[in-house]
Amino acid sequence: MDKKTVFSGIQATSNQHLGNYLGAIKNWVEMQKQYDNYFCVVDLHTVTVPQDPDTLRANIREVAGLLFAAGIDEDNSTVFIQSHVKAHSELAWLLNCITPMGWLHRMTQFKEKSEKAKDEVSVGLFDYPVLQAADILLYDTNLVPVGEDQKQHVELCRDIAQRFNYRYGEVFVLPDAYIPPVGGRVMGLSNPDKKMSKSEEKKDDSIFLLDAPDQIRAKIKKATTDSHREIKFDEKRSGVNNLLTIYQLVTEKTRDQIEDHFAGKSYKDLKEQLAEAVIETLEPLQQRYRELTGEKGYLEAMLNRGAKRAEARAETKLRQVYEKIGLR
Ligand code: ATP
Ligand code: LTN
Repeated sequence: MDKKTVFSGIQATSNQHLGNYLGAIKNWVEMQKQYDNYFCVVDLHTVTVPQDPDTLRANIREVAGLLFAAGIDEDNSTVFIQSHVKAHSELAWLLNCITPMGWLHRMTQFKEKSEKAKDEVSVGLFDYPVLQAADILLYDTNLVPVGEDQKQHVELCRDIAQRFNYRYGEVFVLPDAYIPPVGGRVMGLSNPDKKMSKSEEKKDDSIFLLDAPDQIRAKIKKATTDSHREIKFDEKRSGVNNLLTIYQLVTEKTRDQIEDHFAGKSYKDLKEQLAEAVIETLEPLQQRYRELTGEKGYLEAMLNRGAKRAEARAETKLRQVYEKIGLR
């Protein structure tokens, strides 16, 4: 039986954090054997906000390296850089022409991100979800594993696909988002009422995947808790709940086991043990990252192979789209 197709994307920004890892990358690694996978460093999405060229080049490489270091492998997955496969931009244009502006005005991520930049906001940032829809639809994607914040974008992608299919005939597969039952929204350490994020000004809010052990210890030590004592999962106590959730994800223990383990212990114990568990999770990833980025040309060769594989599939779909529209 043919395997179902998985597609997901990650921005080419430095400071990939534990939220990106636990909400997305870790699941990609765990799911990859069951599916036919495409994992894309979405550099064209990254330039929807201003980027320094040299930093961007370095970040594209860093993020691709992190994906392989986390355990994504060429035998099960195609990893590539979005701008290397031109079909993504081409399909985005064609989808732009059938997507109503009103649908994009409803996107909460655009509302949030554009608030800061106001009149300087690019057309690209507004159009971001249409490019994302093109990414997904080019590969007949069935499942899109993402964090909770991307659910609305995947739903919009379905709507665009349905509109196209209705107008021109069945071309696109309708994708479903896959949000992990735990970890879909890892919260900030100092502000546990907001999601952990790399754009956060307060750097102590996030644990970055390449943070050194002492940085991890220091950040977790400072994490916001509360004035209660009991160490229990409780959504109303967002700080402690978040620390416990991260502990659950990195140790893969059950909630009951964790609550039993911490019964009678202090927040200091929780923080110390959490820090060590996070360090243990990230150390092998960091080690592999250093190995594979240290070898000149190794990563680039993998990315070239990935782009070729992705291109072959994407071009077939794009040709169908041109024909349906009447452009061929
Ligand atoms: P950020 O907000 O940190 O800039 P992002 O969502 O804009 O991140 P990406 O790096 O492209 O940018 O995200 C990669 C994946 O990580 C996405 O699937 C996203 O949903 C997921 N993700 C991002 N933040 C979190 C979080 N705090 N908890 C769980 N998943 C997250
Ligand atoms: N918007 C996503 C990144 C992204 C993506 C995609 C995710 C771009 N294209 C296609 C899944 C499928 C984000 O995480 N910020």
